[in-house]
Amino acid sequence: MPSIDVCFSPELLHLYELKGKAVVAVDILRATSTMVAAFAHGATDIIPVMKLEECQAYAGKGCLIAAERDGVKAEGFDLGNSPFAYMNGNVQGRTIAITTTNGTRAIHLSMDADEIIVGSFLNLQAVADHLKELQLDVLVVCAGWKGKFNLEDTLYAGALTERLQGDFTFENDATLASLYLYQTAKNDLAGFLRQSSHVRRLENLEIHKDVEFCLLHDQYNVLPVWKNDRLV
Ligand code: 3SL
Repeated sequence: MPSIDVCFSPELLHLYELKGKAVVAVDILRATSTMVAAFAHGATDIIPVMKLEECQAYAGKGCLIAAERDGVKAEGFDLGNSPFAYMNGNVQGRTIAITTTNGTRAIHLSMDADEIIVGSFLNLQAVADHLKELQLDVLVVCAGWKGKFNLEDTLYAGALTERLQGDFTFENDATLASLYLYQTAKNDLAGFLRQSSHVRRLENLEIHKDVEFCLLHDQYNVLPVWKNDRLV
């Protein structure tokens, strides 16, 4: 039986072997939730990049360019990091180059994995079904915040573990902790996260509805996976 493990921060990735594994990269608030929403609303492919300048260069290549730093849309870009900004038909048939504070970094640091999948609560079951078919050991890579642990990505790791229970082994403490946390919080995820750092950060920026939306489960049957140099 394959296993599921959880890496709480990209800073801890050096402790894990990625070769032979499927990585589920997750940044619930909000990068990977937004990417999933973008695909669900017709984006054809997404190019996650690390730097603002690198992202800007894609504007001349027919791409939409998206950037967020510290929760705010970066100046001069078509889009920020709110899932709702990708829902009005504007991304239909388009390639999006995107850079965010933590989410796109987590994806880039996972490049040694056999497969990289973008996870969120919005496509939780689609990811779980795919992993059951794939039969590779899984590592959930939490984007965290600037190298530090966060609650929302950990809750997602627990939710995915719950969906994989019975088909995957999980004997390590990171996975157990994620599962226990999710089981404690799942009846009121928003309430559980009210005091969390990034929810407070977003609330200070008056971004309320994004948080609620990013916690909804199974809204979309989409599965963004890394192929060659981008997510498709
Ligand atoms: O850190 C990231 O990658 C972002 O998702 C953060 S924010 O939710 O856009 O502030």
